[in-house]
Amino acid sequence: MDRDGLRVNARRLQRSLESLARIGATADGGVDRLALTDADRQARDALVAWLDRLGLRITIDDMGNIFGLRAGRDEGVRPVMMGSHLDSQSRGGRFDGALGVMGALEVMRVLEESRVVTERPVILAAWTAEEGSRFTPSKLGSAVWAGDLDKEWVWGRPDRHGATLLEELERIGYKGVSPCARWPFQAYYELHIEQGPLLEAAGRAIGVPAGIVSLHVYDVHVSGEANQVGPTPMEGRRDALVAAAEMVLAVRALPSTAGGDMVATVGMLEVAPNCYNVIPEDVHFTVDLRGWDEALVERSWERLAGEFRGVAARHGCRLHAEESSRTGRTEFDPGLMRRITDHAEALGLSTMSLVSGAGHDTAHLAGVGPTAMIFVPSIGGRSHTPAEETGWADCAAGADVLLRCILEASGTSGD
Ligand code: HGY
Ligand code: MN
Ligand code: MN
Repeated sequence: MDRDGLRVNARRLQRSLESLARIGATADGGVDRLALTDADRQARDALVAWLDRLGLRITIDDMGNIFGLRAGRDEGVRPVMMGSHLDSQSRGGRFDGALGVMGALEVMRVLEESRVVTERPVILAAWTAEEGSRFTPSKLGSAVWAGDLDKEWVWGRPDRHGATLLEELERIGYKGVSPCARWPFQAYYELHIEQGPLLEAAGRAIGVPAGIVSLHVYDVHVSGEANQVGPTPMEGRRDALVAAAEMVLAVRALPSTAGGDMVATVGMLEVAPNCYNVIPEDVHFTVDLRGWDEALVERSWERLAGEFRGVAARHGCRLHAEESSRTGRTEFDPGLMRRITDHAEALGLSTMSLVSGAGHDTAHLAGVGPTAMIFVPSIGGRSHTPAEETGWADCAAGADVLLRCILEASGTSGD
């Protein structure tokens, strides 16, 4: 079998992505497939049906992670793995996560129709609740699988309305029977959109990230004093929103003076009682700090917390700030990164090294075995928005690189 002559079916990959994008589709061309919602269940059902049609051995664990296993000649050796996530942001895009799962499905389809016999089993994984947009923190399915988070604690995580992750897993029928637990693997490859502007700006087809930045999230609560907006003089107000606004601007200013490559964002802010004629009493907001240099991220948070204390004192407000989650820096396997570069170049695809500013399940997979990612360009560098777009040819190119990496890592006959 001419292994190197195999290619994915670009039209079929496009149709899979278009079909998945119809699940949870929003009017503005995006998707709303929050983890463990009915839309997520529909996407899961579709994936399970596709895996079943390929004759793969399907396992769903008690975190709802879905695995499709294609047997190899030798059942006793470590499998090769690939995959990503099906859940999305509430106003998400059609490619984030979806490309990694549909790309892996396309690779499985090529292996099957080409009757490829691999030495090693090949496993497709769809990880539960990667986004962190419904249940925090992010990457919950892969974190429990890798042993990085306690399953009972994660099961108890509530969404904004108080529903727990476990209740929702059971409600949609995806609390599997097999215990969520890691196993050794030979290699894990994840195909993903870059979600940034670098590949497009450089005109490169394939990104080979060296790893993922460290990612810290903090919860900040500012408490002031509610009052009637009319009779209350401006002097002496204890306006929690004005104090929080100054803190938000301090977050925005941080990277310009902190040095390094940090990014700092306030993405979520809630005001109470949130009424036009009441002086804001309580504000809760998040701070997301990311950077390759984790010590710099930590020092920057200490500096920021000090500024917050000063602002709160000036406004007569109380402050409570705490770290809600952190994922340390992830470094991918140099050997797998080399394979990605070599296969891309053999396909005539230009490559570029970079670092992922976005978090991924690979942060947890990398702690279990050799892991690497294959990036393809995001048009306009946009992601986590309905405007998220990647060219079909780029999707197929990334999937071809994934196919070759999997063929090689799984040891196909004719080697
Ligand atoms: O936060 C992230 O970067 C990922 O989308 N969960
Ligand atoms: Mn993703
Ligand atoms: Mn995402």
